[in-house]
Amino acid sequence: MLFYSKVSLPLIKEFRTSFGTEKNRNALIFIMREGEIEAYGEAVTEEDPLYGYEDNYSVMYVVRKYLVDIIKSTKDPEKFMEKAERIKGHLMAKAAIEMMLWDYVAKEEEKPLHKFIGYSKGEADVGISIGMSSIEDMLNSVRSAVSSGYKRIKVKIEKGYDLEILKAIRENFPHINLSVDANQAYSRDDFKIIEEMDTFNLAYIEQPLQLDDLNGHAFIRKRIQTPLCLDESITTVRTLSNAIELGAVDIINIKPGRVGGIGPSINLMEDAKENDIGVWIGGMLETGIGRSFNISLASQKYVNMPGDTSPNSRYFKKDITNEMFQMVDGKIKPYENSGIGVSLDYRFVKMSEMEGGKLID
Ligand code: OSB
Ligand code: MG
Repeated sequence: MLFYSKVSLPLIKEFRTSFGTEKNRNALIFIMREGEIEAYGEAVTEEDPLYGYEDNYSVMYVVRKYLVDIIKSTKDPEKFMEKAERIKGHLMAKAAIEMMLWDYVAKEEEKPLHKFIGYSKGEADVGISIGMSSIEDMLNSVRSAVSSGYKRIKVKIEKGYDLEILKAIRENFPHINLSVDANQAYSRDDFKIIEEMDTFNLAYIEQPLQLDDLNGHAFIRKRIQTPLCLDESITTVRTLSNAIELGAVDIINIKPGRVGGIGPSINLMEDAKENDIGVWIGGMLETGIGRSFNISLASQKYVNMPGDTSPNSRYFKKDITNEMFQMVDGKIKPYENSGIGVSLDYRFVKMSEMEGGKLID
């Protein structure tokens, strides 16, 4: 049996990026029951297609129209992806199901997902991604993140909220491991601003230009010292290989929910390692379900930089999982129970026609 539920979880603090302000995490959760096993998936999409072209409605459309039939024919995540290949794109929809199947097969084998994947270090280095707000508020957030032990602090920027905020942060915290994420807010014409960013000793600049502008990223990368990190641009191993050939990338932010799931993420990590590209695991404000997949992946040996996998309590007063991750000395350990190791708090699961329902009997 397969069903889905749409949950709307209020964020403790709204999250402002160059593409919009999120007050809630509107998550699509998938739940598959087979015998004794209950497996989960989460789509990283939101109500609107602002980060990428997919949203919660396109995910439901693709799941209903195409993916449900494939799940009926196989529960193996690799075979599922092979069969889903003929449906172009829609990697966030495919990822939600692919990851659910990884949880399922890991639970069948009675192994925790991080070990089932095969390269686990048993823990993940944790960084934080801080949304835009007033300078004073941002400095307070940075201060509190530093004292919580985060290993890297990333701040969201956009045109007009960049050099001034960096100057303020560096005046107060000259030595922290600091990066910025523009979520595609600049164009090649803004090169002068990006050149200025080069003076703040940043660990990297994340996705300054539009996602399809690999040439623009190569143009920038040739002219600055700061490493360039790509997030939205990296969808497949082909785009990574194009970016490498063009000289457009030093580091990639892998989000399993963006690239089609765990299998595609592992392929990206292997290619990145072969080409000396830095790797970290990003996040999309996931609930405890998506978070657990991200942390399992962030614990793999291929990951060599701290990722955006804060503990649940940074986002939500009460998450939809019964178990909450804890950060100790800037590290989080994945759960050792089978699969993703966390279970759904059923008080959050809605089954009304608009907000959830059965997809397979
Ligand atoms: O670009 O990494 C991003 C959140 C939503 C959409 C895109 C991004 C983000 C974050 C937050 O940076 C990461 C997190 O804490 O989950
Ligand atoms: Mg990003």
